[in-house]
Amino acid sequence: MNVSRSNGRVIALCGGVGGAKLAYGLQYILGSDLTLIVNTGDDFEHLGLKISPDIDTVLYTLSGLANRELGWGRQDESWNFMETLAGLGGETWFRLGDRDLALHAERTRRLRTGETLSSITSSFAAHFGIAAQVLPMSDDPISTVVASSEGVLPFQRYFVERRCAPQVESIHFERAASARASSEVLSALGDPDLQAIIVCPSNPFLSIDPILSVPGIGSAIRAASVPMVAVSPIIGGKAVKGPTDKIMDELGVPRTSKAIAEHYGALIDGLVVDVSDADECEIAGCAVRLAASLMKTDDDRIRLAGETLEFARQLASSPQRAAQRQKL
Ligand code: FO1
Repeated sequence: MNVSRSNGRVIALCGGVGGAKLAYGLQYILGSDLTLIVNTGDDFEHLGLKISPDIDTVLYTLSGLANRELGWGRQDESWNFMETLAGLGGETWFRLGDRDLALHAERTRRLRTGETLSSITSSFAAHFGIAAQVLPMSDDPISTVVASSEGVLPFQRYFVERRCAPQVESIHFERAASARASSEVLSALGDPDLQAIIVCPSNPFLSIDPILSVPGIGSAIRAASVPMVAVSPIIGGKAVKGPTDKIMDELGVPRTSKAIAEHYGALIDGLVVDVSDADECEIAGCAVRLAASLMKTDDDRIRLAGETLEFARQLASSPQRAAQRQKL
C-alpha cells in the first residue's frame, strides 16, 4: 500500500487530543480514504446539552478550527455564555465557548428528532470541509465511568472537574454490552479495500478500550486481515498529555511502550515507539518502529502519520504477520 489517495481505505481508532493530532496527519495524506472510529465514552449530558467531546475534538482538529493550546474547543472563541451562566450561579466547571455551544445545541436538537449521532456527525464533518469519514463508535449510549478513591465518577467529572486527581481503581464502560457498533463502522471494518488499521496515540484505557468494548468491533478487527499498528502515547515514561501515565501507575502497569503493546496484545502487529525510547525496540510478538512521536507542529503530525502508514505497509507484506494473524 503506498500512501497516495484512492489506494484503499485506512481506519484509525481515535479519542482525545493526541489521537486527533495523528488523525490530522492521516487525513492530510489519505483524504477521503481515511475512516476515523471515534470514542463516545466521554459523551455526557450537561446543561441539557448532548456533548460528544472526542468527536468535537476530531471535527475541530481536522478542520483547523481547534484551540491549539488546549487541544479541545475552538480557536476563535468568546465566553459570554459562560460568564453569564456564572452570574446566574450555573455550573461552569465544564467550559463551553459561545461558538462551541452552537454545535452542542444543534446536535442536541437533531438527536431529539431521532437522527443518529452518526448522521449528525457526518453532516457536521461535511460542514467543516473534512474529507475523512468521522464515525462515532456506536449510536447507542456508552458511558465511561471511573471507579476511584473518590467513588465511581462519570468520566468528565473525573477528567475535568477533578482534573484526574482521584486514584483510579478500575474503568468501566456502562451499557457497552447492550450497545451495537454502527452499520457504518461495521461496513468500514468489513471493506474489502481496507489496507490497515491505526490506533492513534490516545489514552488506551480511556479512549481506545471503550471503542474495543463495543460488541462486534473487536471481532471485526480480528477478522480484517490487515496490519494493525498502534502509536505509543508514552514517550520517555511520560504521557504527552493527559493522565495515561498516572493511570498506568495506579493500575500497576509500568509506564513503558512495552506495557502499551501488552495492553493491546495480539490485536496489534506493530507499535510505533518514540526515537528516545530506542531501548524499547524489542517487544515480544510485536514489531517496533522508532519514529519521532512528539507532534508539536502540523508537519510533525503529517510526518508521523506517513511513517506509521509506511510501517503498516511493510507489515502487510511480512510473513510473520500472516502467521500471527492465523493465531487470533
Ligand atoms: N477539558 C477540560 O480539561 N476542561 C474543560 O473545561 C473542557 C471543556 C470541553 C468542552 C467541549 C469539548 O468538546 C471538550 C472539552 N474538554 C474540556 C475536553 C474533554 O474533557 C475531553 O473529554 C478530553 O479532551 C478527553 O478526551
